[in-house]
Amino acid sequence: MQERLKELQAEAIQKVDQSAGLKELNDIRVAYLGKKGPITEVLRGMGKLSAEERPVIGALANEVREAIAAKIEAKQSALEEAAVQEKLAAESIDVTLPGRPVKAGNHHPLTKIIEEIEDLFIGMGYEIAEGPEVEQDYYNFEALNLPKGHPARDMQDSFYITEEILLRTHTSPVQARTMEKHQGKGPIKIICPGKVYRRDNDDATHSHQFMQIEGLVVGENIRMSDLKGTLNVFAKKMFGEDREIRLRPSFFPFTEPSVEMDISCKMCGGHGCNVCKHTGWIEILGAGMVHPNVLEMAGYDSKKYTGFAFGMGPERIAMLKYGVDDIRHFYTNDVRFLNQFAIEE
Ligand code: 2U9
Repeated sequence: MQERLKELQAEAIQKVDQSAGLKELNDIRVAYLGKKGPITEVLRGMGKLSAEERPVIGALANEVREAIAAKIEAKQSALEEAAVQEKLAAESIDVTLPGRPVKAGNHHPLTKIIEEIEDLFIGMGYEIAEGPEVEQDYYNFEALNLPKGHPARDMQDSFYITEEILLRTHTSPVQARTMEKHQGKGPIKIICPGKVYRRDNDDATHSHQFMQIEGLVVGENIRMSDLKGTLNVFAKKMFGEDREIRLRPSFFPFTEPSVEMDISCKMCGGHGCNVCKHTGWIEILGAGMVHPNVLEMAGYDSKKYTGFAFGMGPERIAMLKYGVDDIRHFYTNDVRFLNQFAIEE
């Protein structure tokens, strides 16, 4: 019987050592230490033993039972600890890994151009003026020397909401409103950025909605030379110090004389290439001295006050500066286009 008990202990301990999981371990516990186990069976046979043998076998049986139980206990703790370590390893976070970069947004290319132009003129003492996009016919046309019946007012060119209300076709009404507010007194030095609308079929160079930046300077002794000097500074700051400008005679109802300003082509330095259509020059904006009728309608005495004004399209500036070949890219919000203007991370 002693041999049998020692056999059972060795057998059970070997199985515990080989066990891989808590369930298997519990099965071993039930098999060897349970009521139907072999040790209990040995103890049942105790009746057949002599009075001298009985206490010896009984003690040995308890010893074997305790040894197996202790072994199972130790194995269970080891398995539980291993499970905890496995869980910790699986859930561990490597805090030394670099953080995931947070994609920052970026300014739209038109916003970049508009803010660059605004900063430039603010640096020259201009203020920014804004006004309504849904405008009165009077400020959009009549106050700008475009009387009723003028071809520029044709219905097919503008989005009319009523006979007297339309979506503004330029930001000039803001200058007219600003002059009116001054009630014919004191100097003005403003730039007017904003959205404008024209009834046009969209194509690579036309959009029914686009941006404009116009400027207006009014004072007691404003000359054409002031306009030329201002445009010269603008051209060099925006397109490079080695740019030259030229002013060509033109016509706008709200300025007299009117000019169009070209800059010397940056690609060929003025010798002629595809970009400047082999002229050496690229048209950038229109400008002129404010027409006396416009000054008078706004309440300014045109014998005492003169002024100059200019107007440009930021899309055109952006297309030239960034080499964009289709104005519609600015409005379709295709991130493949917009990402090209992202600030390098
Ligand atoms: C007032 C008086 C005069 C604004 C001016 C232009 C010339 C001009 C176009 C350039 C391209 C508009 O964006 S564009 O399509 N503009 O050429 N604009 S002078 O003259 C004014 C404005 C307001 C009271």
